[in-house]
Amino acid sequence: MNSLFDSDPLVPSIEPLEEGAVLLRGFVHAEVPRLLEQVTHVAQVAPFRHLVTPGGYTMSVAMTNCGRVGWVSDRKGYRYDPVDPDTGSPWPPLPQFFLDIAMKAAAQAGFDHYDPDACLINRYVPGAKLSLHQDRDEKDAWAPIVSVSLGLPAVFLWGGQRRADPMRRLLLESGDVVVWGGPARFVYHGVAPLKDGQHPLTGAARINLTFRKVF
Ligand code: MD3
Ligand code: FE
Repeated sequence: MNSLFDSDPLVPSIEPLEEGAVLLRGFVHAEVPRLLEQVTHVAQVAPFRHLVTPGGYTMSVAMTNCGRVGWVSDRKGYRYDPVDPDTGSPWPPLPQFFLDIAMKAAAQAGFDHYDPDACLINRYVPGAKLSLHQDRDEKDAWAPIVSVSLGLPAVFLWGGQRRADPMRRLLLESGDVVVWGGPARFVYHGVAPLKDGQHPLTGAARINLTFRKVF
C-alpha cells in the first residue's frame, strides 16, 4: 500500500532485522550535519589512517576513534588502545551529542542504560570495503553495537554466527542507525565495495560510526 514511501529516508521507521538487531531508518537524519562536524573535529586531533591487519594487508577503509579507547590494528594484532599510536595522545573524548544519540538508539531497540566507551569511525571512498568479520574484542557480549551511517549509501552484508551461514544484504543510507545486541551480537558482517557517487555533505565518501561497550 505504502510502498512508494517505505524507504523514504525522511520518514523514521523501526524494522526488526532479527532477534537483537533493529534497523532505525532515518533515525538521525536531522542530525547528520552536526554529526559530520563532530567527525571533522575528531579527525583534526586523531587523523583518519589506513590500518594494517595482522596478515599484512592495508585496509581500504580509513579509521579513527573517539572515546576512552580506540580500535587499532598492526602486524602484531588488533586491540583497544587508550592511546592513539599515530599521535601518542589519548583519543578525543566521545562528544555528549554522540552519547545521547547512541543511548536513544539503543533504548529504541530495547537496550536500556547503554553506556558506550568507544566510537570507531570508518571512512569509505568508492571501492573501499570491509571484509566479512565478527566483532568480539568487547568485554560485554550482550551490550549492543550501535551503527550510524552518514554520506553515501552502502550495501551492508550480514550472515549468522558461522562464517558459512547465508548472507543477507541491506542498503544503509545517510541517517540510518542499526543496533546489534544480545543474540545478534556475534553475527558475521561486512560492507560491499562502495559505489561511486556524490553526497551533498560528504562528497564521494561514506562515514560510519560504531559505538561499543568495550569494558
Ligand atoms: C553486527 N562497520 O566497524 S556497521 C565495524 O558500516 C563494522 O562500517 C561496518 O562492521 C560499517 O566493525 C558495519 C554495522 C555493524 C557493526 C558492528 C556489528 C553490525 C554489526 C557487530 C556485530 C553484529
Ligand atoms: Fe564490525
